[in-house]
Formats: sequence, structure tokens, C-alpha cells
Amino acid sequence: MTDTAAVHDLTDPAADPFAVAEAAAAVIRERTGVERHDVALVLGSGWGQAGDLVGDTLATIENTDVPGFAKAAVAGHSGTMRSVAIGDTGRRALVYGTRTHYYEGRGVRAVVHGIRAAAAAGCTTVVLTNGCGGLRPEWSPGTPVLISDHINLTAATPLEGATFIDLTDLYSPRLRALAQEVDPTLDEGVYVQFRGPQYETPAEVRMARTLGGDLVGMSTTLEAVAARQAGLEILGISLVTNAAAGISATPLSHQEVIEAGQAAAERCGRLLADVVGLI
Ligand code: 8IG
Repeated sequence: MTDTAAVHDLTDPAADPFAVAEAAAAVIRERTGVERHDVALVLGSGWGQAGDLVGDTLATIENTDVPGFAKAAVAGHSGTMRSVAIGDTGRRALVYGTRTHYYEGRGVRAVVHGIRAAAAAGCTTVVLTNGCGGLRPEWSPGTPVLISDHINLTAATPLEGATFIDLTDLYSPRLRALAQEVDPTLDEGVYVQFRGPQYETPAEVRMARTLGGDLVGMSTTLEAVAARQAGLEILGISLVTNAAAGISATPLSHQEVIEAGQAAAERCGRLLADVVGLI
């Protein structure tokens, strides 16, 4: 038998990831004082301030206080989760200021833990946002794009054992239509997740294009699969923070990513607030 601390360590093969998610949800309930949250919101690169317009923050919890969570690994991400009132609807959003990426090497269980904790906390919808590279030249940095489908090139999965799960319409057509009502100029695209942390070579970007991809990034697909397994309805929104390697003449930089996020904060914040208000 393992002790309680070991059971909460998602890298311990003896841990039950769903039990750790339940333990996390118990802490979230206790710290926020509410029995359930409704919508989980994962803020990716460039989306940091976009969560602020959703509503008033009623509680802030350090990730490190919640079983299975670790502190933020990427500059520009915050290591907290917040309980946010969704306008005056009476519903609550659980807003994650950061996520665990697959390239951090903490395992897929850690990557999808926030999703499973949100489901255990009562959420029925998740909005996955990210910053990514764009494969279409017309998408200038700062353009939000709805994710219509994905290609998972990580060779990893959050599913364990013979868990056969259908991924048709993984990114909810209903929620995409809702987002397009809010902003009719929103394009859609197929998101390709690479393992990272290096950005792609121009040849890899051409490969992604040939495979049917429109967006390249290092997150989201594993979380979407876990969210489907948990029965959540999923909305994915990418912020094109840079043209993917080889699409434009300039090399990629993390600084460019942060600046594109800051420039797009207003538009993305409004989009997110309006969509979450309608969910
Ligand atoms: I922000 O161009 C951001 N994240 N893989 N490629 C990949 N991830 C990204 C990129 C990009 N931009």
C-alpha cells in the first residue's frame, strides 16, 4: 500500500489519476465554497488576461495547494486557478491560468489532470485555449481561430488500457456555432500538436500542411481526448501568435508570442467572455 502523499503523485504508477482528480475537486470545493463549477477554462499562451472579462474572481487557489497540480513552468503563465462568476448567470467558471505541457516530462496524467479535476468538480464544458503557429499566411499574429479538429503527433494518449473512445465532432459543432455567432469573422482550422518544446522545422510545417493541418502547437489534443473521455463538451480556440516556421521569413521567438498575446488581449477577452456567457 502507498501512503496518501504517494497516491497524490501522478508520476507514481500506483496512483489512480481519477482518485487524484476527486481529491483535487474536494480541495477546489472547500477553497471556493461552492459544490460545483460549470465551465472549465484553460488559458494558454497569449490568453493570460483574456479570462479577466468573464466575470468577477471569487476565489484564487495556488496550484501547488491542490493535489496533482504543479507550479507553472512557462514564463507568462500563472500558477493559480480561479473561481470566476460567469457574468450574472449564477454559474461558475474554473479558470486555469496555466497548464502542464507534455514536453515537461511529467507524463500524460499530469497533462490532463486539470481536465479530470474540472470534471470531478462538476464542469460539463471545457474551453481549451492556446497560442500557436499559423499555417495560413492570411492569419496574422493576434488572430483567434476555432479548432475544428486535431491531429495528435505526440504518439501519446491519456487513455490507459483498452479504452476505445470515439473522437467524431470532438470540438463541439454547437459551441463553434455559438462562437461564430459572437464573432462571424472567426475562421476554423485543424490543430496539429507536436511534442515540442522546440518549434517545428520548416519541413515539419510543410508536413503538417500536407497532413491537413492549419495550426501547430504543443498542447490541447491530449486534454481534448481526456475531456471527451470525461464526457465534457469541448470548445477549442487557438490564438495565432506567430506564422509557423517557414511560413514567414522571420524566425520564431517567445517574445513575439507574448507580444501578440498582449496585442490581441482585448479581442480575445471579449470573445471568451461572450462565448462563456452563452454556454
Ligand atoms: I505560441 O509555431 C506557439 N506555440 N509547435 N509551433 C508550435 N507551438 C507553438 C508555436 C509554433 N507558436
